[in-house]
Amino acid sequence: MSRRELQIRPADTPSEELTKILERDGCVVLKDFASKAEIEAIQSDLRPFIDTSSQARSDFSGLKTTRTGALMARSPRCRELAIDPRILSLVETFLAPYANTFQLHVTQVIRVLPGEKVQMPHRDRWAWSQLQDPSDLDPPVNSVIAPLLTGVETQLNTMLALTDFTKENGATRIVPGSSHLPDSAKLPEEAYVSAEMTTGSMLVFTGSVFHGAGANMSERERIGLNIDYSLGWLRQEDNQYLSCPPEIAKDLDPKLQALLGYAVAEPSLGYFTPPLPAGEDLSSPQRALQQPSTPVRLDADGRPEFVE
Ligand SMILES: O=C(O)CCC(=O)C(=O)O
Repeated sequence: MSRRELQIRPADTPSEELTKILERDGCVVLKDFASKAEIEAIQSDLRPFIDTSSQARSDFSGLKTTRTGALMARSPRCRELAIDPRILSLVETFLAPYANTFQLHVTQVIRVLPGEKVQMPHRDRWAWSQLQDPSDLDPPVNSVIAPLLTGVETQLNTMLALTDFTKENGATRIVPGSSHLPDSAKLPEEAYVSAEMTTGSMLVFTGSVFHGAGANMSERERIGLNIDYSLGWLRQEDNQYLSCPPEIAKDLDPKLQALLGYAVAEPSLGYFTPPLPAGEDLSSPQRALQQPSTPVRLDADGRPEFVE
């Protein structure tokens, strides 16, 4: 396929116009989405959590990458960002053919450290297609499930640049126009565009477009704030976490705990982050059963604190 440019638009571009770009390219950059002051405020909410997040430990998640979760519990500024009208309007317009309610799918800071290698190219909708491990297996995903999602946009993703994103420091690599290729597509290096953007700009991309984090060949960290929205119906009918919360589920048979949802559906569905203490990111749900956490509440500034 020939290389297509990554489109850049002002952050207040109407969602109908952005939706047309997303349908064609699967991605677009919203320039200067957040001001310098807003980025500094987000950084001040998140820095203690980012600094204590340990490095991921898989080829896919990265060996020199940290991932920091629970952003809605931890950061008043991230809560505002998640319901920013510009994004909610775009989510509702772009995903309208597939659902009439939406939910947060991922809230995560992805920090790519110096020396990190390039991430395996993937589609985020493969979260529901049992992405295979090792990642060079062919096909890369379950060949029964993955085709069922062809033609369904499962989600819309945002990556707000908390630092500049450059080709050198690991800006997301993306292939505009790749949404309709088969899952087994082998994309030539020339098809990838580095989503270079200045701090405060935002990459918006679909669950169908091929992408991955770039290698960080610089001396500095690259930090992106990733908030993804998915179709409201991609969940259990009976909300088992409320109907059978951890305090009760912890004493049940492990097979039943897993059926309730206290287990990860491979490769990644269902992990969680205890909001406190800092540094316990992306845990398996069984952890909520093994170590009942100390109750947490929000203080007057909206930040989580332990209840004495
Ligand atoms: O950090 C990035 O640039 C992209 C990360 C990504 O695509 C992922 O981890 O699924």
